[in-house]
Amino acid sequence: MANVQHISDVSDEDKRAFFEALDSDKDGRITLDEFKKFLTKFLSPAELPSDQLIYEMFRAADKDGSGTITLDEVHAIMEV
Ligand SMILES: [Ca+2]
Repeated sequence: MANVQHISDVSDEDKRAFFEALDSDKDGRITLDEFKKFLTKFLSPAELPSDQLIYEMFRAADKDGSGTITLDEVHAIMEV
């Protein structure tokens, strides 16, 4: 237990910064395209998950099934 890094220790500020890093067109929502671009930018091609897996990760984050990820949904992911 002592070694577990609780992800809920991430500050609201950090969550917002993370959200803004993903929301490349700054419209307040993350689309699948933005999510994919973000992963492509930060991961090497060898580390990059398949399109199918990226889609599944996106769908898992998109709790209300709206097709976009909101800041609230980012909060929800990080509190799991
Ligand atoms: Ca966006």
